[in-house]
Amino acid sequence: MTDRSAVVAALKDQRIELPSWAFGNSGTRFKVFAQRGVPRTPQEKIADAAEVHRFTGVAPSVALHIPWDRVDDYAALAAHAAGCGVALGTINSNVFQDDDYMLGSVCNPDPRVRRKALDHLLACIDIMDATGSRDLKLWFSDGTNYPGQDDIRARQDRLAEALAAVHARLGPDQRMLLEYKLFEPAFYTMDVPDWGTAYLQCVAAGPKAAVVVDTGHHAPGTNIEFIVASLLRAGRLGGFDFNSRFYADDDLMVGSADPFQLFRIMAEVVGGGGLSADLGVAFMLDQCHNIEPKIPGQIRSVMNVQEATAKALLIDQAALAAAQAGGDVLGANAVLMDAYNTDVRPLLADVRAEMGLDPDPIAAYARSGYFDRIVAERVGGQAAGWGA
Ligand code: RM4
Ligand code: MN
Repeated sequence: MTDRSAVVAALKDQRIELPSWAFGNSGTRFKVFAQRGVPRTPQEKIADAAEVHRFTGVAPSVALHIPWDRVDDYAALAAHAAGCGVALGTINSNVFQDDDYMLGSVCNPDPRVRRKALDHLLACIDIMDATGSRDLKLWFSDGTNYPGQDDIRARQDRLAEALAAVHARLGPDQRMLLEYKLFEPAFYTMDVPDWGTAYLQCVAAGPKAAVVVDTGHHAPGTNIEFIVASLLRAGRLGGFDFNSRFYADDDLMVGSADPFQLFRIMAEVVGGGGLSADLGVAFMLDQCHNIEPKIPGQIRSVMNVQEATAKALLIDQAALAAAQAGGDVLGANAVLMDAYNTDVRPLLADVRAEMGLDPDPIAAYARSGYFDRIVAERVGGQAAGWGA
């Protein structure tokens, strides 16, 4: 038996961070599709994110990507966000869109390029000081395409040097989150290809460093929940970049391709205590909405995370532990599947009603007229997109 009020309380407390870049135009390397009403400025991206929070109640912060969200006054941007009813969250550094970075950023063989990349990371911490952000997210496109192209060990040393410098600059309440990716854009070696490398580098960097699991950054068939369990156990699960994939880094809506995998991940989070605020696990979306409307796409994504979380919270932990201890293979599996197969939509509708929200966020957003308003208002200017 699970305690319904504890489940409801946990669902009300859940926090999911939205990526500013999900609201801009996006596409593939073949075509970026322009959508109507797309934000032209970081301020407009934040306003759109605030709509997602207005209708879900659990998405009160927006992650920025620098330089895509560069502004002159970050304290003013934070005030703008507060005025919209949200806060600025994680600062994502970007050292992958400059010609200088062709052979890497912090792992580049050229010390001048390494210095330039490090300066950007340190500048991102200045931004965090102004926005009040807790986390700096580090994803490096660094790697090599050909065997022998560069020295694998030397590149790890250069990475460690940069991460140590970033760690030394962090304030007492700030953290650095290191994200790994198996391949792309480098095709022979990535310098942070997997959670093991990220973990080793985080441990070497210091206690404020933790690993980010982007669910799209693994080989097909990888058991992501095992990674989550291991990182939680080691106290180094910094957070998630949620999205889903059929093949590689597809960046589709979380929970769309494989809701069962998302449930298994959330089951490990719940089992490992990862929902508790003390652990500080950041639940972030990292997605693009290339062909679907962006604001409802984000609302749907938040709801998908909520549904997986609700199912994970419904796992009868006592019955599971008893079945496991007794070697009852089928019984233990049945406890998990009972939770997964529960329709949690009525429960979440109740949770929303108790929070003073419409039980159906997608329908409520559609009725709000916000989309027609931004289509009418956002005429002229340059629509935001990757690199904008
Ligand atoms: C990377 C990585 C980062 C994201 C960029 C846009 O693949 O997932 O988290 O900031 O893409
Ligand atoms: Mn990511």
